[in-house]
Amino acid sequence: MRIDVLTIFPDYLAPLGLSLIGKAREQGLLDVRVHDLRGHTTDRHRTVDDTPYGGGPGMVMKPEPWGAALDEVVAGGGGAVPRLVVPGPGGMPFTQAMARELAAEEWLTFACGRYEGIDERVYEDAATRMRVSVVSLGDYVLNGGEVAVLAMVEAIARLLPGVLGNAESLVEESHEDGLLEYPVYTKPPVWRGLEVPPVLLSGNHGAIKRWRHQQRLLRTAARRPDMVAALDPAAPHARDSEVMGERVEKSAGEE
Ligand code: JAH
Repeated sequence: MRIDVLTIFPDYLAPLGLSLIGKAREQGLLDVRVHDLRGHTTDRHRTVDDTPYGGGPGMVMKPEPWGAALDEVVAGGGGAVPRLVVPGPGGMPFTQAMARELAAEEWLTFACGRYEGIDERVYEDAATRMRVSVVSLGDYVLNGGEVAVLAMVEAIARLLPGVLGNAESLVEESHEDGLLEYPVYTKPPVWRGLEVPPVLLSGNHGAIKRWRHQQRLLRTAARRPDMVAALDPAAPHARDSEVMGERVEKSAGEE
């Protein structure tokens, strides 16, 4: 997979040279190219922003550098066209399902905005040539798209064939079957007076399996009521979760 990133802060993307993603790049599984948007300015001060038409606070990213940068990226594609992903708090939610969808693309380009955002005509112009998605990681505001791109590229790259070693299994159950993961423990069996739940040391694999499922339901009910509400009523654990919901309410009331 090829990934181009357009930003006024190329150094922000330095972590893409580390760890699993760095290795995937060395192995030729991933081709990441980071571009400085200021390289596509033409004035002496390398200006990328200007005041908003209509007034209001802050600055808006000028369209010309974006147009030139995207033109150059697309021109280097040998006829192929990337899918453009723009992080922003006003986008569609980025989910595990979207990570899987993006991991199936040959070529992604990420455009990192700053300030109050990018002149809307950049999206309109890009959409005449490529698929454009504005994507949000969650309902909070960052200073720009760079950190969101780091998160998305990591979520996508680990799904690429050959990127994860056998040691690191694809832990995405939490957002695969609609329940959060069960709590995990390792040695020692007692730490600072805290015991590992005895069932996990019992060797009773049936009991362990039931306990873990129960923990997943409890945890989901306590932390993510939105996920419980979204469970398919026909799913095997939807009825379990109603039961656990009652237990959670009880134990919460005891505290
Ligand atoms: C803020 C450009 N959903 C996380 C997220 C992603 C991007 C931005 N904020 C939050 C952002 C300012 C300018 C992008």
